[in-house]
Amino acid sequence: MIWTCTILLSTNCEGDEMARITCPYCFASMPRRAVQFRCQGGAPGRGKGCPPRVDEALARYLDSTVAATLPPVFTADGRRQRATCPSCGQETFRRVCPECHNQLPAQYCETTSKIVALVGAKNAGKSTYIAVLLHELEHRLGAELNTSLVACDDRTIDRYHNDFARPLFNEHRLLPTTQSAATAIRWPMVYLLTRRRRRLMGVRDTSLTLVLFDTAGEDLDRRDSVDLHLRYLIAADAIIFLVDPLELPGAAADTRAEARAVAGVDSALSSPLEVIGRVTEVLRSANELRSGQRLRVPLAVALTKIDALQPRLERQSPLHRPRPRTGTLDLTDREAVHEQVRALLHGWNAEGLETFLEHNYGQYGLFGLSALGGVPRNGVIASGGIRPYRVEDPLLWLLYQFGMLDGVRR
Ligand SMILES: Nc1nc2c(ncn2[C@@H]2O[C@H](COP(=O)(O)OP(=O)(O)OP(=O)(O)O)[C@@H](O)[C@H]2O)c(=O)[nH]1
Ligand SMILES: [Mg+2]
Ligand SMILES: [Zn+2]
Ligand SMILES: [Zn+2]
Repeated sequence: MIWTCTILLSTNCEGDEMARITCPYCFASMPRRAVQFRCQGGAPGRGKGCPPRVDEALARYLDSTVAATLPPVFTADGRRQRATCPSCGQETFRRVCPECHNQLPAQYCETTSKIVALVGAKNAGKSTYIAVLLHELEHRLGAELNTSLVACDDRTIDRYHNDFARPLFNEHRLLPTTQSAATAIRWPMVYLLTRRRRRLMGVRDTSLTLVLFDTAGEDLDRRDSVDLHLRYLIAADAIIFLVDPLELPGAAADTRAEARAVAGVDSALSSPLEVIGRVTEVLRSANELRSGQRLRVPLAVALTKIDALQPRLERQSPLHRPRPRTGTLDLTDREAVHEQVRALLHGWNAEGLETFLEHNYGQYGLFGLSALGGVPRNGVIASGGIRPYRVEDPLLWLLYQFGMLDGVRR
């Protein structure tokens, strides 16, 4: 069982990168000028416009003709923010992906993308991680990194509120298992993250679009959803791989009994090595790598649920020290955490994972995090509430890799 989740980070870069765009819904990559427009249609006070009709491409994506009955799509210069419908003469601002015909958020079209795919086995903690990471970005991290986070479309606002924030933060309930794409359409959540940085020449804003997909563990195994998931992975500029330490057989002695009691049941199907093996195989063949060649995509491998580790491991562990909140990537801390996770994997006889990473990835970092900060009981968050711990580390490292965050050595 393999799960993927994808984050797209877009920056307002110049040059070649600006020439192409990746659709956050179907992951097709296209030149910007190939982006199409949808007629605004008729509305009181706006003139007649083209009548709605079934949009076959969108109907295929939505698996519904009702939701895909809309005014027509037409071709014009997609680098522009507006175009005139050749049939009715009305001006429209609605830009759509030429492949799946989903509307592209306006801010999304003005930036280029860096795609980060999140991958993990079933029950690895992906949905919880997304929920808490967004919450942290919006609240605590915003102030530290001088960033603001704005949802780009209404679906994003609704989904975050209904599927993530309300159950977890308001009702203190754990999130349900994510439904497979076979039974529910998975809308990505698209955010614009703007960072204000002081530079010698004054203040400079850098914007990134952050697109989060939350899909079910089994989706990569299903034939009908495989294509889309492979496209996510292949389009990725970086990967975050979540590993539940409770799924590593060697870690049992180092984890709390109460955490093991609520751990996943189908560990045979979701061994982390099996998941990363499958993902790597896909990437290697897409990149046509020969034996001995390594993937260039940066990979962050994060142990989730580290609150489930035995308290005795906390002593002097860099992993259990809070991240220094300096608004930069603390490289000294980064190396110490990497080494600590490495030592844990070795202690758990899971060094095979590291050997595998070493052979296949030119650049990888090891992380440890906890979204909840405590072991939940009977489907309810621990009484101390949600106390996230180092959830932002992989993202900060990736921002650093992308040149969007400074690294400082102490
Ligand atoms: N101790 C601890 N448990 C966690 C944490 N995050 C998630 N869990 C547990 O792991 C379970 C699965 O978390 P999810 O976020 O739903 O995992 P997922 O990877 O989205 O699972 P699927 O959607 O089924 O693939 C939760 O119900 C919790 O019991 C954490 O930070 N600490
Ligand atoms: Mg989930
Ligand atoms: Zn598309
Ligand atoms: Zn029209």
